[in-house]
Amino acid sequence: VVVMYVKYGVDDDTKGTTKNLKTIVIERCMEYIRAVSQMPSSNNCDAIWEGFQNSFLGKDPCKVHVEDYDQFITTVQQDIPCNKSLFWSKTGQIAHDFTKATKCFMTLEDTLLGHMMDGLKWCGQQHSKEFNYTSCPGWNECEFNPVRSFWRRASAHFAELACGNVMVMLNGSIDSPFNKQSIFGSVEIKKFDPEKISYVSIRVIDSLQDRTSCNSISLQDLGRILNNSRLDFDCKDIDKSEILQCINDPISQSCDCVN
Ligand code: AVW
Repeated sequence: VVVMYVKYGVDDDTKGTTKNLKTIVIERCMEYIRAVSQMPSSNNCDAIWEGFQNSFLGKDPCKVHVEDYDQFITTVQQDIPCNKSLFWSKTGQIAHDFTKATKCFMTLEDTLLGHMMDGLKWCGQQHSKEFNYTSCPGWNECEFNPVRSFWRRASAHFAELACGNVMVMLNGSIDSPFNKQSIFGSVEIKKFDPEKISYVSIRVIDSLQDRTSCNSISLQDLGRILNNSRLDFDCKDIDKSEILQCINDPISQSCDCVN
């Protein structure tokens, strides 16, 4: 039996809102608050759910804007410690496996906000306060769809909060590890605050041995943008096997948070 595990539901673009969305979101919220100590007691999962659904219900699912989530974002309280933020682009699987295994860093999806919505899909409709369980726009079908606008808003927030040393995990197996159209390239990098961020460690994960992605045109682009923002950085090519080894054996010597 071949089980296809499609985490982000990228291939169910024609389907509607995730079944039992409300239960899933509220349960994830409560479980997260229970599991993570030091969560501000001001978080209320029912109020968070209300804020979330009010962001997009009753609206045309191609006219839900990034700002429509502004109010909702303020209902979720969490301090993100300095030196812990990990940004990623086209490395979702390995980045999340890495943060889970090592606890060295945290991605947006490891925060309450990202954890609640990870892998889910939702939309409403105009002239009704109901969810649409039949059909929601795909990621690229229209720019201002509820899911894409949410991730852009949440990513902007996560990047604004980042402080100290931050890490960026990019994919060296593709032509443009740094893509200006990606959420990292179009949203997060623009929110990096040089007053708060002291250093950006770019780690390009390569599956081939040559390990020269840091010299590619695409990484030179990224370097220019960081220089223009007065952000200090370095770029290192890292062998994918090194990260996988670290995920499998997080307490080993070679796994020193991949510096
Ligand atoms: P990504 P980003 N259809 O790996 O820099 C459905 O390109 O953009 O990295 N879903 C899509 C599509 C699509 N065509 N394109 C992108 N996505 C969704 C938040 C999907 O969930 C974190 F903080 C995919 O796995 C990272 O630093 C995800 O967007 C940064 O943004 C990532 O696409 C990663 O975004």
